[in-house]
Amino acid sequence: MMHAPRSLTTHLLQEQLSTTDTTGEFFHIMTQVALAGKMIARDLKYGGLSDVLGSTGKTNVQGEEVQKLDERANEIFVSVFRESCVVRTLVSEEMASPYVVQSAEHSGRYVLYFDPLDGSSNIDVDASLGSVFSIHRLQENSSGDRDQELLKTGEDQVGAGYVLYGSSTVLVWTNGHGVHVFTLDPELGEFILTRENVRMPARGKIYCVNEGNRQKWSQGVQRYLDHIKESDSASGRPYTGRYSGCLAADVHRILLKGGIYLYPGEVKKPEGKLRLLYEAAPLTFIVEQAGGLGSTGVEPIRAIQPKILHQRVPLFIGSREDVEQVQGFIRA
Ligand code: AHM
Ligand code: MG
Repeated sequence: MMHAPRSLTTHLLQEQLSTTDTTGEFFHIMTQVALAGKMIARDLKYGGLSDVLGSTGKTNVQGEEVQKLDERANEIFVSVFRESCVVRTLVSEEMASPYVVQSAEHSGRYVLYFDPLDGSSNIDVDASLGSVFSIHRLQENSSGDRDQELLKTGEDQVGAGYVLYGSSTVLVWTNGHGVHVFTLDPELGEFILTRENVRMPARGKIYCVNEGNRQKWSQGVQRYLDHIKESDSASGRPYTGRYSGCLAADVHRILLKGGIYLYPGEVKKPEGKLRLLYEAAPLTFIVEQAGGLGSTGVEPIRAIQPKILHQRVPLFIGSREDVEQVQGFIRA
């Protein structure tokens, strides 16, 4: 008897059937994220053949240059969720303020936080990119349009994940019951389950960091880097360096192979670069569901109460023992 591949749609349906007390809205959000991912993957496939590369000439709320594909990916997310009305509010790296999805007959109970195209410096060089997302439930009676209602800790996430546009397109997600990886079958146009309940190694041998910034880091971080590069075969050192310029791609490598990704704060810029609500928190949810850890170096990422929507945080994420070790160097 032939076995049909397990598609994301089938998987979500079965999850929904086995969950009591659900309206199905959460699972509907996941199908819409998958649709946005497929649309972005289709655009990326044509790259330089179409007029999608290069800068828009604008800067975003972070003061960073907006690439045409950043804008395009954001528009895709907004249009997909505007049509479906399964979320009340969208918070995006590319939008200064929350976008409230209007609907006369229905307005969702959820908020989607997302970085529509992570790793923007990879756009013009045809390298890996990602979309990172985090799903939160709004409180009863919350209008969903005030920043204050949207400043949620990572502990409050009900779902999170990323779509990675690499040599294949994969969608990785969790709803707090394990991490599952789905690979896009371009002919079927469906994400197919390729890894279920991913568990990451307790310690790895890979580190991902932009070492060009080394002089700007604290002594603790610099000493940690020296340590993992020392030779000691018994403890698996030296580690191997890998850095793609795309957080989702580097975290995906670490999720599957073990190790650590670091984007430390700098002495003169202690908050670092990465954003809490739509980069650090969702990736930490994924990694922690697979047995790893996400930390600022001194506290768990998921415990941080954001003060602003586009808040930045230092990030140390990966195998549990590796993250605990860098925390030790930072404290010392
Ligand atoms: P982006 O969301 O604007 O693309 O910025 C986030 C990216 C991460 O994907 C990546 O790990 C990091 O920024 C790269 O930064 P740098 O060029 O400073 O190493
Ligand atoms: Mg990003």
